[in-house]
Amino acid sequence: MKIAIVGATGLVGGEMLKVLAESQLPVTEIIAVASAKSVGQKVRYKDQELTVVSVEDAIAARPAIAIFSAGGSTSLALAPEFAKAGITVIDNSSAWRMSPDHQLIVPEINAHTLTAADKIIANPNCSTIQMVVALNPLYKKYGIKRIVVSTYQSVTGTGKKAVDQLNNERAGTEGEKAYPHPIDLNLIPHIDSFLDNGYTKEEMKMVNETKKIMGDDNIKVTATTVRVPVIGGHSEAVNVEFERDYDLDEVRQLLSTTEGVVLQDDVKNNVYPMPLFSKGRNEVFVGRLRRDDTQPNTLNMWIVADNLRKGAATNAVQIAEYLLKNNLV
Ligand code: 2RA
Repeated sequence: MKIAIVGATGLVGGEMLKVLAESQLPVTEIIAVASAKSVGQKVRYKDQELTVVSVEDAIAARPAIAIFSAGGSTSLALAPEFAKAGITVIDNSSAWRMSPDHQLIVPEINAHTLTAADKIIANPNCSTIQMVVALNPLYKKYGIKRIVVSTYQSVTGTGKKAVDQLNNERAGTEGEKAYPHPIDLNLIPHIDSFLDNGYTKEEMKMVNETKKIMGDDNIKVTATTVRVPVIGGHSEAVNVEFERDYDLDEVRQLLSTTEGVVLQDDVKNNVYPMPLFSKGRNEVFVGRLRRDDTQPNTLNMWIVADNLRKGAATNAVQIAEYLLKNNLV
């Protein structure tokens, strides 16, 4: 199977190439694609050096699937071109996520809704993916009324320029800035742009995408998203109120038997998820489980994942695996 990676020179594109190299997909050729200024550059896939090609050359090569990680406006302009050529697009930008005509997929939760007619499939926002993966088994057992989430998001979610800003600030060297403030020795309660309601787009992505993925508009979600000087992954403090009461041991049992989730909840031995140790891993790590005693049926939890992996590349590759396994491409 031929797969195109559109945005192959970016941070997520690079992670896509690594995750594809580790996957069981029967890849015959990877087509690395980027904007005109990057054509001719080299990217690494397994032990090969791939030469970056143009969008036109990529479409002409007729891959079965194109995984996009090139930003919203590129996706709006180019994904339909690929789809018209019969290529199934899995898109990592926010361009199609809330469109009623497009699917927003986290394979563990709603891949069964995909059909061969879905030619542009949206990959959710990183901070949403890791939260819903951890909450889904609990949602199925207890129902969810309300989620209050605060995030601690890695600079890798912004891209290379942000990682450079952090490293430059640490080294005391000058360089381009991704943020309007210093990020080292700081945190910035501002991810993506502000909306008229006072929330950021990132916060509203968590609200709206959660409902769409879970297929339940009644779940109330409120979010505060914060950028922190961390590289390995995103962390989230989640307070979740269930419809029905739960048993903490049963919650532990459910999470420890959920595919793609790793329970790290042994505080006596200082075991809890941390972003430093999620880097390069495909799973979602969950810990610090404790009852919120201030109201009924409510649980506090801490959720960590590598945002470039399960929050982006791994989820996209899992969608591709599902499409192939179910003869949808
Ligand atoms: C971030 N959610 O971390 C974004 C990346 N998709 O900024």
